[in-house]
Amino acid sequence: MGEVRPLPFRAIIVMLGAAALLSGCGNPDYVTDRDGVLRLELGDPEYSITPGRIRVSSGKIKIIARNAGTLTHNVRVEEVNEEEGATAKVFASTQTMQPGESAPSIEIRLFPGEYRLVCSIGNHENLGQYAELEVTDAGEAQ
Ligand SMILES: [Cu+2]
Repeated sequence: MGEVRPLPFRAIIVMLGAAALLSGCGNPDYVTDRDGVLRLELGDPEYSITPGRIRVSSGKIKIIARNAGTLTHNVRVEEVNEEEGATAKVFASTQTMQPGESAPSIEIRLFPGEYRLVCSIGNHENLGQYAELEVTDAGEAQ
């Protein structure tokens, strides 16, 4: 009849700390895209764009999006603007995709910076249908 002892509080804290370290703690994981082709999947009902954080080199970027959800979706590339109420500059948009459809791919050139990929249909962006896109300097002449 061994008694079941709860884990000491300190042990729990240590384990949480280790888990946080392993998961990068506040430093979200980016998917680094090396061929300049972003393959995105849009879903619902969780209103997602996957992958949610992408890093790509500046220059020509191709976006291939697929709607894996049950509603219509699209992908719009916007500049990140920190100013509240400011209108985001739109760089490109895919066509609206019906459920199960892929949009014709689009090609854009982006300078290094922070961008957002959003679905501009309804309030999908507010419901979480966006991804962060970091464009790093490829060192190419511009
Ligand atoms: Cu959408």
